Amino acid sequence: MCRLTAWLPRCRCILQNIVERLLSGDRRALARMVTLIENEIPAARRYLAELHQHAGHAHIVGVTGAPGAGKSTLLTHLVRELRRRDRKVGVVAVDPTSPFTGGAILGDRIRMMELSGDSNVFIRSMASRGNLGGLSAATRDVVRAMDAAGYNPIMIETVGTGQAEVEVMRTAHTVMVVAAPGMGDDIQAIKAGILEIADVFVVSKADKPGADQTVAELAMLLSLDPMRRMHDKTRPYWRIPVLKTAAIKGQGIPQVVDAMQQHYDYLVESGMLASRAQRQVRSEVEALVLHAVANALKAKTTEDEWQQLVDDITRRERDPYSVAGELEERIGLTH
Ligand SMILES: Nc1nc2c(ncn2[C@@H]2O[C@H](COP(=O)(O)OP(=O)(O)OP(=O)(O)O)[C@@H](O)[C@H]2O)c(=O)[nH]1
Ligand SMILES: [Mg+2]
Repeated sequence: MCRLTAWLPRCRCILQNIVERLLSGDRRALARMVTLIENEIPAARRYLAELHQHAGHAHIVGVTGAPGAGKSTLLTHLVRELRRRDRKVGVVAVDPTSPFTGGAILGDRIRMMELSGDSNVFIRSMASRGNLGGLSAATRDVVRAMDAAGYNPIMIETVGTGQAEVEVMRTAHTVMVVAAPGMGDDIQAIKAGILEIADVFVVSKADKPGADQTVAELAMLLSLDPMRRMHDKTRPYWRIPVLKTAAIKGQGIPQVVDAMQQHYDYLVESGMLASRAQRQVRSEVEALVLHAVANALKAKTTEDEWQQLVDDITRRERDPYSVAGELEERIGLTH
């Protein structure tokens, strides 16, 4: 329990209220929690601390791919199939490129509206306000809140294959990369960075010409990847499936849900789920501390002062080391 809650009975009451309501399945409490996280309200951190012990049950699935690849359409169908299997599904749509809730996400919202009437589906769009690290931290926190509220699986959609997306995808246990037929750029993007993090490939829009060729190209890429060829044969091995879907015809969807589940089973059986969790916890705590240091530095300095310091250092009147030392002391870092 936080110090504040020990001192202030009222604060404690509010805290238990939102946390308890969220844990008991109150969707409004979950929605409120997500807003607190997005707006970086300090109280969110205390609530999340309370929620931590209740999370850790959800299978987190990232869905990524180039703009227009068919991610949202696929997701909508996957959610329907998961509901048929009686799962309670969370969806987070992340748009790192837009400071506002962009047009694409708005379109997705409308498309997903039919799902949001279902009390066992929780959908939330998120747009980036601050830096990259801020977005992936907020996504992780929203996922934690949904996880504690009993949603499983939780699907995260991100557009594109840049650094922000890769960062966000680190939250996921299973990363699904969606590529549409005839999009050579997709393959380039996949080559450029997403190959290492892909666990399942989906070639969407298989009702269009060229789908088989895209499947063949992806299979070829995978067979060339040296890391995968060098795998230790004594350990469980995940052969990355390349699946085809025609979401608008409802084709191939159950197979994608099966592949998701198989990948999760593989992570559990191989012990990778546990080792990943350990690595993630460490990097999360490190990121929280670094974030606090950055904030403290921001609070204790002004732009004018920075300008002065930069001028002094570039004129060689001062040096970066002693300036850093002074600032470290100012924010309470002792050597
Ligand atoms: N023919 C065909 N079109 C599809 C299929 N799936 C999606 N589309 C179309 O492709 C376009 C883009 O689909 P979205 O699902 O919005 O793609 P997205 O990857 O979520 O797009 P962004 O979020 O904007 O990056 C839409 O016009 C869809 O109707 C499919 O299976 N077949
Ligand atoms: Mg989309």
